[in-house]
Amino acid sequence: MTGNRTFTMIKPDAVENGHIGPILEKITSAGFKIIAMKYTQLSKRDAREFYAIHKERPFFNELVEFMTRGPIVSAILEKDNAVEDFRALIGATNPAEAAEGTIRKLYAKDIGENAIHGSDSDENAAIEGAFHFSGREIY
Ligand code: DGI
Repeated sequence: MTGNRTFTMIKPDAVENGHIGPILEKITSAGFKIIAMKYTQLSKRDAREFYAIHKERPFFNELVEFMTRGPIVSAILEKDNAVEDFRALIGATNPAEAAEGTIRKLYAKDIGENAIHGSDSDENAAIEGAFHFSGREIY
């Protein structure tokens, strides 16, 4: 079951720029079913914990500031091969390198403000989904 799920966040830049609707349309049109979703603002503590794997990287503080500056939409998505297919839909981390038609190519500004998150493994999808949602919030 876990193999069919991924976790996403529409990041503060995309929310600020009015891209929630078009991004959700691309996600559902690509065959992903939304099984959990909410609109929240991460605390600094949340962001530091969510991105703990990057804590030694030079951009860590910038990343935490960015991810906490406004609300996000977080969601758990279901589809066959969800993690890999969703990474393909969002495109490369750096939008300058993202393929045409991908969400980051369409809506992201740069490698720091890149519009959307997608889990990079089934294991991380489960960890990240559980970080944002309780069992009662997943359908
Ligand atoms: O899995 P991804 O989100 O595609 O990429 P990642 O896990 O390598 O990095 C996580 C996030 O950290 C990424 O979406 C944006 C941020 N990031 C990565 N590399 C850089 C960065 N932010 C800045 N400012 N500069 C970077 O080089």
